[in-house]
Amino acid sequence: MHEGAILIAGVGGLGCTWADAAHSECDGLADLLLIDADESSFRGSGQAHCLHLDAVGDGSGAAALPNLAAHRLTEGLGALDPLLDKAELIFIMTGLGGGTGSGAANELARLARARNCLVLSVAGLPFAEQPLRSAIASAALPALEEQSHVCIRVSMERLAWYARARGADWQQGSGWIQDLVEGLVTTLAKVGKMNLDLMDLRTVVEHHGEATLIVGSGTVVDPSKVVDVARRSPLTEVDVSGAKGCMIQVEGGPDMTLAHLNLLSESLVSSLHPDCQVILGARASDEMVGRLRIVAVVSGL
Ligand SMILES: Nc1nc2c(ncn2[C@@H]2O[C@H](COP(=O)(O)OP(=O)(O)OP(=O)(O)O)[C@@H](O)[C@H]2O)c(=O)[nH]1
Ligand SMILES: [Mg+2]
Repeated sequence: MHEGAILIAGVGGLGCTWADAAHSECDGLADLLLIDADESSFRGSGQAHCLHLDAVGDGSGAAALPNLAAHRLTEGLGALDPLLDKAELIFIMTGLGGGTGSGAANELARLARARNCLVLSVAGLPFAEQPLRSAIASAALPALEEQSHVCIRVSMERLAWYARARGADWQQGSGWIQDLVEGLVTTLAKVGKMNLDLMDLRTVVEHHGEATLIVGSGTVVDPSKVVDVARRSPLTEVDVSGAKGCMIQVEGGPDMTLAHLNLLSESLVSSLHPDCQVILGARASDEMVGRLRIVAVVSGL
């Protein structure tokens, strides 16, 4: 793939945090675009392309006004053009329920898609005890789903719950969102080896219905348990057994074998739809010694 072909974009405060964290895992392989009304989201992201949607000129934010955010994005378009023209795949990360992400994420998706870019979005859905934010999110989600080839729903409540269990930080995406993006970007950057191109990816992920993320981890001693955990823990409340598309990223230590990889992927796939299309990626790292982790996007639910 050529330089600039993969763009990781964050829209809104939470989206920028997730995008920045994901990008730091795949340095040099993807560009980073941060869009927010609040300039503090750009702090510490030296290599990012930043688009500041300044609503009132004081740098303080779109203050929960999605329409304003969408309007500001359209105005700031000139700055985005060169990035979007180069991009063949864009990851759009956002937390719905505020102003900026809810208003501008679907607009960014629409602009990218109009340039024939493959659009994968990750939409964080607010906590149930935030009724106003939930209402804003429900209003914003259909447009983002419509403009994305695949829109991965992630319940922040579940993300926070699993993150607590692992001692991780949900606001940082709990590690899983990074793993997923890093896995896909690395896999795609090595196209040829995997015999995978964007058309394949599009075929796999673009199915009618919902998409979500599933995650499981455990030890090399009991690989099938890793799949059990993953199957029981989708990051939204859905039954994954009807999934028609699946991208699996398996991670392990240097002690991970091909047999582990086969066992994990086969037992996961056997629990999905019989015609489910699958893309498999794998990665070994020293810090995962003795452990296995599976992160998968399932679509067509
Ligand atoms: N409970 C809780 N929810 C949060 C927190 N941060 C973000 N969220 C959730 O994430 C969603 C999006 O938040 P942000 O990314 O900050 O929103 P934004 O797109 O920047 O929107 P504006 O700041 O209004 O322009 C909100 O609806 C909240 O539900 C937090 O610290 N605690
Ligand atoms: Mg904000």
